[in-house]
Amino acid sequence: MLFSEAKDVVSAAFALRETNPGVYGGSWSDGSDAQILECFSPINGAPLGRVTEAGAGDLAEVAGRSLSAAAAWAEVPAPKRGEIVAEIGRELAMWKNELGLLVSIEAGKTLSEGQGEVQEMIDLAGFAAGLSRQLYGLTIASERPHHRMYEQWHPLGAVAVITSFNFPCAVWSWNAFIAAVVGDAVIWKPSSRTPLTAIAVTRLVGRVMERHSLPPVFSLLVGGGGGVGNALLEDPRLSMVSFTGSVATGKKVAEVVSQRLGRTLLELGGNNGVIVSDKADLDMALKGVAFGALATAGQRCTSTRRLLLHENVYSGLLERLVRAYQHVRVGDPLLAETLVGPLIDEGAVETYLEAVRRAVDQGGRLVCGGTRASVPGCEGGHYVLPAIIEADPAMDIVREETFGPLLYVLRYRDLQEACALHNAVPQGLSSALFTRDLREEEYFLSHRGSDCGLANINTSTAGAEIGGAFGGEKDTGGGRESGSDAWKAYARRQTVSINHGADLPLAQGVRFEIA
Ligand code: UN1
Repeated sequence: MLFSEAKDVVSAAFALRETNPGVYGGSWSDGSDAQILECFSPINGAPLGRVTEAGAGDLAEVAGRSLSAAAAWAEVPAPKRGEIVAEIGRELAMWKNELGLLVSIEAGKTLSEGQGEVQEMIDLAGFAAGLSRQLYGLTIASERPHHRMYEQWHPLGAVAVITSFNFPCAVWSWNAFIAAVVGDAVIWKPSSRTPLTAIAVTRLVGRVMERHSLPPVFSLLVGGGGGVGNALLEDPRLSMVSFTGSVATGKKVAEVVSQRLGRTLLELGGNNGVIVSDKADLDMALKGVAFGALATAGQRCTSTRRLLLHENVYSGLLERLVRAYQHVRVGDPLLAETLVGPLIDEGAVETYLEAVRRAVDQGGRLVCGGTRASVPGCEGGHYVLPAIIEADPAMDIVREETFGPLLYVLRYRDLQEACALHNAVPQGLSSALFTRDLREEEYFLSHRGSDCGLANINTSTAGAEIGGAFGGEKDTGGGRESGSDAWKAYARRQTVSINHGADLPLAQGVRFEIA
């Protein structure tokens, strides 16, 4: 598809204008900040539009409205909230094509990945709707006669969700749909690099809420981290802040929010390794590694950044991987045959090139790629050739996350050594082992194996399904989002003790007799 065509389609579908209001809290308004955000496509550098940025005053207003919305929304029975979220899912499905295109032109994802991102939101809406009938609490056996104990989960109120450019809407839905069925109102601050997708999604979602005359459960504030972002962190009305982004910023978020004893849910960087055993199905491993390292141009927190190859398969698989890289089409993500689109901006290209330079300086051997790529017809875009670097575990840079298609290859002799190497990085998000050996598989999944939040056997580090809890350990921040029981992060737990007897026995046998 042509870029100009795609731009026309999305502008018409979502009523995007030259300048768009950056604040939604039941109605749209211009952000009160003096700044106007200019949006450019990473595909060719073409301007996509402008957004008026929200300031601290807008937050004050929107947070107030969100709190009242949360109070009204909590009165709606959870399964009814689930029905509304299901309807939002259907609205998104109706606009899947256009929204996917917008993700592609704003974030530079391939057409298939842009569509996949919208599908992830649709899946989440279905999951959240089902969950709305399963917000279970435990019952607990009481030690006191005629007593009953149980747990119940109440909404937190208003929560903030700060998302990154690489998943400009799916990660919001992981948080927002779950928080909404629990009964919270959500204020979204999207990445300043992908605000138009957030505006389009909020338009669709707002339409459903307005159709049912519901309060603004889903609000939006477009603005920079320094301005409205900081204000969000400091606002005591927002009981929880979910943040997806870098480790450095995540540490700041944790510090500021914990100062006011607010809660955080952090999904920070990954440095994900794949171990390929000499007992692996190598065709499968090849595909899994290529997808993990190259999808979204290596800009996922789940991207494969380290490849640990058993010495018996080292040269063979490396050679095949290099050949596969040579056939991978880097270029305009709107073309069906493209597998690797652009990086998000010029800064990302420079960071990538600098990482390649540092890796080589530290003794790495650049096997392929690692340079800028020129793409005819997309001259203003930010393209690089994916790099494979033979590395040594002693190289500092192997412990860092660089958002780009940069893969470090390391050699190992036995699985114990491979797991030790694998875990010797500060991050702990995703991991994978390719093997057909049951003992190896079980070792990797035991406490001695992968130390990550996500462990995969014979599949990629990237591309997790929504049904599992998503997140990681160590510098990844410890948060869990999306499936399983991640909903508990958006709720407050209440332990209830009920005495239905005729006297008041005390726990632990304590005696306290009053006259
Ligand atoms: C992210 O990069 O922040 O597992 C999320 C995956 C996607 C989500 C990635 N489902 O690769």
